[in-house]
Amino acid sequence: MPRAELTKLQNERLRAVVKRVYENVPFYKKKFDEMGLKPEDICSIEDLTKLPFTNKQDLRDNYPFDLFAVPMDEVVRIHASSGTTGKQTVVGYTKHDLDIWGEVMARTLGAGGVTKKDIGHISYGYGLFTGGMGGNLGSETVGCATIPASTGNTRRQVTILQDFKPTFILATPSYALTIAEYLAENNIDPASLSLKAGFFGAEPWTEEMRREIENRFQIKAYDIYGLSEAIGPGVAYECECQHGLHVNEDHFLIEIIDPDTGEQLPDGTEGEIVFTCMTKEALPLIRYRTHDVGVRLPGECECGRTFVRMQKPAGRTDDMLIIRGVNVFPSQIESVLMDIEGIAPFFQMVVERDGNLDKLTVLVEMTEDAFTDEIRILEDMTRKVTEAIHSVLGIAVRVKLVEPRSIERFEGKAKRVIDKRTQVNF
Ligand code: DLL
Repeated sequence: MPRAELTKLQNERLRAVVKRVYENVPFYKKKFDEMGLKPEDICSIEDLTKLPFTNKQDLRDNYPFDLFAVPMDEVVRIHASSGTTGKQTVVGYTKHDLDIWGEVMARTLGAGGVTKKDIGHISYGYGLFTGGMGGNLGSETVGCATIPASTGNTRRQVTILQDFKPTFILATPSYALTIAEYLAENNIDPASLSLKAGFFGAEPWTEEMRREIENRFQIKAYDIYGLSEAIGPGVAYECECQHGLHVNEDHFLIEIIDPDTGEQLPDGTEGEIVFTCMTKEALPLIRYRTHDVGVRLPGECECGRTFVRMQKPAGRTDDMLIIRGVNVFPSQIESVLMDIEGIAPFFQMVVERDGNLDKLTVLVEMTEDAFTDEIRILEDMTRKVTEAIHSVLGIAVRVKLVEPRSIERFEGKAKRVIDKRTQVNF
């Protein structure tokens, strides 16, 4: 859609959703009234900054259904995201919302070359988490034969990959690695499978991890991004250029803001991602603060799509560690480790407080081939990893090599950080 036409559509849809939440959600009516804001004050997307933000806490305060903008008899699906602390966040869908979800997920798969001739293997968890059901809906909307494998029981997953011959797979990047490890351990050649593409998301993953997954499965790996509060997977997706993720901007308006001041930031600047859901009926959130760190990329994509792109999200502000004044994301550690021979793609970060200082230890798993009990080799490897991390982060961290298979494997989102300062793991 030409940009001018898209803007016109966004203006119409924004006006409509502002009116809908004002009339149907007491929380928004109260907020608007307190600010002296009337729905008519919002004429176009230029007026977006006049609107209040919505936070996760607002969803918790209105738990479970009080932010819904339709009566319960119009709601046909409920999901929830457990988060790391506190009450779960509950989200609802009308029949029309599910149609939109199917469509944005179908676009996601289509951009990765999927057609109705393909067979889809969905290894995201089915249940309250949006990954499984969202992936399923997208695959069926394209018209693919869809296998609701869900997560776990890796041996059975591999049997399905061998026998049902799916051509694409959906999983968290960490679960994809667990499956790849099973293939390697059982001498199953990935080329003997029928997979061509994979759609990985629900957690941050690096370009180095993409290469690892692509090599191990011999497929093309696409990043897919989303969050339950917006719709689930399908908010943004990669095209064949894989230079950022296109945001489904006819449904979700994206802003990048300064997390401290709330000011909108220009394209190309890193900040917190904020979404406004313009078409959702059951739960249309206005300027929802995701806590994800992102960048809106300037310029057009070579693929010809006009939707704006966001950079691969680096992580969440709440996952960011501040070690001696330096911001550290687990994804930075991941990108360093992936490039070192002899190191397996599994690691964990332990943060402790030592007096007033935060101390970071990175547990790094060695590959079966590289593992040895020769102290000198282990010391050399430890030094190599420590220096590589130091050169990227600029701070010294403690590196501890651990035996193959000793770091926990994940079926859903990985837990990379053990925070002993607060005893909260995420
Ligand atoms: O994770 C929805 C989803 C399912 C997306 C499957 C992609 C694939 P939630 O459980 O609500 O929903 O978690 C949303 O996960 O705010 C990000 O912090 C993170 N996240 C999701 N996709 C990506 C990604 C689903 N591609 C939260 N890269 C979001 C980085 C991601 N982080």
